[in-house]
Amino acid sequence: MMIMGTLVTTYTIKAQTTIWSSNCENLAGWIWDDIDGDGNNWFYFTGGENVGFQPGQFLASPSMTGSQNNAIRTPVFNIPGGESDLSLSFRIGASSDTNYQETYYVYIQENGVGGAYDNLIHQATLTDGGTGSAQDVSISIPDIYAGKDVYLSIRHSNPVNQEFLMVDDFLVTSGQALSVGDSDFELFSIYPNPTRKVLNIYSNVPVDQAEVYNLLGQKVMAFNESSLLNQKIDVSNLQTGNYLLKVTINSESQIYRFIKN
Ligand SMILES: [Ca+2]
Ligand SMILES: [Ca+2]
Repeated sequence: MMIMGTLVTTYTIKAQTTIWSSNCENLAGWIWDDIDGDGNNWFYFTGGENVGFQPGQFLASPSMTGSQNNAIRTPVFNIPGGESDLSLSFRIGASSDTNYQETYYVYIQENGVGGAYDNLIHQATLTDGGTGSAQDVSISIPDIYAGKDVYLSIRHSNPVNQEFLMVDDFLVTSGQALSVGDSDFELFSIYPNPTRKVLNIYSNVPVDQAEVYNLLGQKVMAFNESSLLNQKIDVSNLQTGNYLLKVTINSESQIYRFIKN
């Protein structure tokens, strides 16, 4: 720890946190909704590797016959309060290399409130299908769902004469993927480190926001441009130990580690 502390470390971390995920190998708690009621609905299959899915189970909805309106609903999961930059990603594809124009709709709903298809967050029609066509889609989830028990629905609604819409590998995350190499940070530094009383910030551009986190991820101090007086942070009241300083400049963020002695 002391060796780490003697370095002014400008490392980056993937600040994304996994909130919920499913690779569809265990489907306990999923709900299947054959909205059009014709008996054709989502089901789990294996053998999607040629389309670009991982070995194992994926979910698929057929649309060879009849105009389909089929939905799958994830189990209920909690998005912890205070989380932001929420995102859903999953893998999607179509089985046919000619009849691939599958249309799907993604919804989010607070558990126990309203209907499953009240809040549409994404809608798209596939533009490719068949061998190697599976792709990852990433969808923003509004921050208002932080602190709530929610579930997601994927609805497949289609004209006749398509084939299968296929999905797998669901992942809900919070937080931004932080990046290196932003020029606003090239001349950025903090000193002294370790520090006993004051952490000085040197930056050639104004700092918009500075937040101090402990290693449990709890925010313990926060400053904006006007409250960051003289680019100094008084850390004398912090307990001794390791901390992370998240600095935001022009919407880009970097994380710096420092030690309070
Ligand atoms: Ca159906
Ligand atoms: Ca799978």
